[in-house]
Amino acid sequence: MPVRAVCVLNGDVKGTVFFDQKDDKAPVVVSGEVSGLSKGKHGFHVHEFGDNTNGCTSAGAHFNPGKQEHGGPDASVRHVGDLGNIEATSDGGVTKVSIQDSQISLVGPNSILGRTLVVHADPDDLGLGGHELSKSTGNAGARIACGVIGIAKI
Ligand SMILES: [Cu+2]
Ligand SMILES: [Zn+2]
Repeated sequence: MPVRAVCVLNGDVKGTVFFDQKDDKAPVVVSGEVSGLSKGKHGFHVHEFGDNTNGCTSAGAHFNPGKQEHGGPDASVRHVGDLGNIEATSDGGVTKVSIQDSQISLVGPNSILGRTLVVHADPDDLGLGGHELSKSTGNAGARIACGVIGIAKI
């Protein structure tokens, strides 16, 4: 059974991101647009809680059911929620999101439904930056937009 989810990002930047999964073992295809980003890379993660009562802060840490260290999307050691970066090619324009990921899911223990998608001010160093935050957050800075991931119509 295919499953589709959607997230409306709100904050300093805006966006809409879809998550599509053909069946429960298939990778998740992440697609959409974010507008208003500054030029460059911006950390892009699924955080644990679908709680925006105190803005993006209350979404908690990166979704990490396996109790791993932070890493890049292609690393063997990473948080489930570690989707890396999205990259704006100019200031303030529209950035396309196009990611395929095999760790996040829309079903089962790695399900991201009801959690929060966050876009950050700074690049995610993918755990390799040598900063004290590299192994927990990728040192990606402030949370500039977020939204809860919900079930969408197919
Ligand atoms: Cu994040
Ligand atoms: Zn992480």
